[in-house]
Amino acid sequence: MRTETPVAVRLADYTPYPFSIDEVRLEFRLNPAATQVRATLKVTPAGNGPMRLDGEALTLKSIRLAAEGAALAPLAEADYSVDEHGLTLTAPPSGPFTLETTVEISPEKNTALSGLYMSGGRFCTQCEAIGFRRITFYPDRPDVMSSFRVRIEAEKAANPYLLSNGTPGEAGDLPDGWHFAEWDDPHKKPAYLFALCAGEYDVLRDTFTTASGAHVDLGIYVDKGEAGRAAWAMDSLKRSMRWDEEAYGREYDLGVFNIVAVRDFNFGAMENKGLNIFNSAYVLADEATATDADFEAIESIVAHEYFHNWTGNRITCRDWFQLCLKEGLTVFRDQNFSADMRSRPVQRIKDVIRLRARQFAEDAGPLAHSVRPDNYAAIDNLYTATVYEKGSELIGMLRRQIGSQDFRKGMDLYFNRHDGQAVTIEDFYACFEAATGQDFSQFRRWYAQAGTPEITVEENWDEANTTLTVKLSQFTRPTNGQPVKKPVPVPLLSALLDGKGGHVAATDRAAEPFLYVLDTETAEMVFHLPAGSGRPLVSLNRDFSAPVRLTRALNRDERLALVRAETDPFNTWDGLQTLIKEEILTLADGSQKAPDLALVGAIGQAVRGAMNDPAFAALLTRLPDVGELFLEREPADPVALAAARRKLQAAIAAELSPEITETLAEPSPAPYNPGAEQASIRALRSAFILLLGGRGDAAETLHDLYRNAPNMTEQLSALRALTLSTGPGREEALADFEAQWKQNPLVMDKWFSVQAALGTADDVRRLIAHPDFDLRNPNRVRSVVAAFAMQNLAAFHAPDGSGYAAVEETILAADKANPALGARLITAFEQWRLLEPKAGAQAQACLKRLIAAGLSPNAMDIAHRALEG
Ligand code: 0A1
Ligand code: ZN
Repeated sequence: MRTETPVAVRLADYTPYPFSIDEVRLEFRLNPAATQVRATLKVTPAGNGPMRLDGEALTLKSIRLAAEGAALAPLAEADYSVDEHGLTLTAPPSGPFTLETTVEISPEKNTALSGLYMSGGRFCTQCEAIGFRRITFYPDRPDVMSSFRVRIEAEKAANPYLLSNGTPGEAGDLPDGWHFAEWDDPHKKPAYLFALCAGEYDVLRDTFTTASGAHVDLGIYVDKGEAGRAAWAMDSLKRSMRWDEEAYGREYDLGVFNIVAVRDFNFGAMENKGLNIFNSAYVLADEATATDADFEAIESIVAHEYFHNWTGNRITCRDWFQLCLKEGLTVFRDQNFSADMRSRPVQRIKDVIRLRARQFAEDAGPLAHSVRPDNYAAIDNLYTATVYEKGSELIGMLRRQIGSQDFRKGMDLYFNRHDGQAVTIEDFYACFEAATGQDFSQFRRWYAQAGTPEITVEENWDEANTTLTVKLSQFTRPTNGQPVKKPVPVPLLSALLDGKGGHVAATDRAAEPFLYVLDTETAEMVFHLPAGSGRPLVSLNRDFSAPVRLTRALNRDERLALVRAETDPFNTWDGLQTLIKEEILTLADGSQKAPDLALVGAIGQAVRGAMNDPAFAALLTRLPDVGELFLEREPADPVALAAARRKLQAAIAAELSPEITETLAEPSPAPYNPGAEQASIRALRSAFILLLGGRGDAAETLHDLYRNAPNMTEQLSALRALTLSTGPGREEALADFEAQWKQNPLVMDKWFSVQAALGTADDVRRLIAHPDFDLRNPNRVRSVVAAFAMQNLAAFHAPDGSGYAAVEETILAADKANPALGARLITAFEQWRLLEPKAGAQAQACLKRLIAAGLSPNAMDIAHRALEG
């Protein structure tokens, strides 16, 4: 194993590829141990000089070349060289030529799950970001776009289905029980969007007619016997296709759209042209085996991958520094799709919870990087919350500032101007400058600066002149490599509130909420109110209009008054979250022994007032995760924070006791429907079941709820609640769940992760030793190691180092087989500097041991940055 940190790639060094690849023909002879790949490239040089092709773990079998009009002939050894990272043609022809290479690869030895690999006995590929170079020699960069024709040959009995991008062409039988299929993708694409799948599947088929009347065949390919469980994914796909037509005027552009579900996959899913490949966790669902959260995730990921067809595939990235161009924009599109399918405010709250938990944490630690970084060491490590989630927030701010009409104008221009191209963030903003006449140069700082801006708010009420002055200032802390930050434009959706559920008009401003853009370091909003007016309350950053942290010196009663006066659902929720955060911090530092009953009562009142919007009520009962609290006070003591959090949870459970009893006495909605309306009711039921778990005296009720649960949403909530308790019922329920679901790997992932997220380091050791723990399956590894390290912070960061010790060996072993997975797991250490000194020292020592033991270049990049950044 090589243990050096890889050399950084720099945005400033970009140069276009000096050849165009006009056409690619790929011929596969599939065999798990030794697959042959013949690639024929039609090349036109743009100048003179050597031709470099990327290639990794390939055995070159033959190389032939033909100048225009000539026949292919073997290339002399002096005319090319092969090294660990590719192939160089030292003196290629100066005019157009054809290059043919034949290589051998071993899919069954490919444990990195990048390139062509085997999963569940079937062939599949993952080429983003740089997996195509593990299939054949090729300029593996997104700005090299070409049309692909593919021929697949394989043994027919084991591989009845042979799939690739585009539309199917010829197919037929071959001697010796083999067969072949051809696929043709007319749209030029970069190599990272190539895909191939072969094997035996069950297929769920459907059709879609586009707005202009074109017919599309849809197929979802899954494990034998699972086709029924793909129905929700299919439904989500059809709704996504319609939504993109309605919201953006974008139609699908091929006669076929296929999705293949695979068990072993490093991420959620992949948007390969016309052949999306999905982690099976985001395809398969039914009421017995999947929770509402699973259904919701499937809906949003199916949409995300489908939306990439226009934002990513038709228009792609010039280089990987522009990753947010396709990811931030596509997350923005899928979040809006989900908001349209469900409740917009509830969706916004969930998006912000995710942003704060993952992206704010990243921005506050040593792995902080800008949405468009200017250098990277390992591209796989750039698939981060910052690129995805903050990237989406930036598009949201853009739309808020220019309005939805101008936003659509800019998007239309972007699609028209750049269809078929590989472009940059600058190209994207140029479209909005052209559409609106505005200048976005200051706004683009958001793309270059890492760190979360902190906005401090001070209010001054001048009673005599009935004038309210709100002083705002912004500050972004230095991040690794960026000591000084410039002010960014911060669009704050604001309103003045009267405390009785209404808005207040200032003398020069209507009562409607308004957008104030803070674009300097400090500024003042001044509101003159009609003589005799009382002091209004100020609602700021409504709907979380900017991804910032607000600091307002308000006491508990002032905050409660603001929560009661709010007219913005996001701010109602967020006001309570802030109070809850402060309360947990106070309980954790020991200065107060018992939860503040006024706050607990206010939470109860808010929940009771929201019972007609159960999904929203459920969110009101939520307590911030321990990880979120790390950002609020240093040094962080996860053990004390987790204990304080539980105390408050028990008090809320007691306060809501009548509502909990009454709600859970009702039957769960039947017959089951995964749609928003029923899911909302189950969300509140689940939240109440979890609260019961926090009370510690409800084992009997929880057991009944567990035994009688009519769906996985409630069964899992009851299991979680029982797992929180330490009584004998816990073991019984866990054993029962295992016996019921041991044949279903996706449900067993839940069984593993519940215990890892709520148990002790010893539980985790036991789970790792379980016969069904499988180091080669990323879902299973994540369900134990990531659930423990990222959701169970009190146990993972135990001051004696026992949490780190429980997973250290597994992280090393996972990384050896699969560097993308290893690197991802090590990000769990990103917050170590915020910890109280004992745990911090243990974390630091663990990182040093991991580095000394030898890590993949990907994991080394994360470990070094986490340690030194
Ligand atoms: N583009 C995919 C995510 C993805 C990224 C990298 C992968 O392998 C290294 C796989 C998938 C998406 O945004 O859904
Ligand atoms: Zn994506």
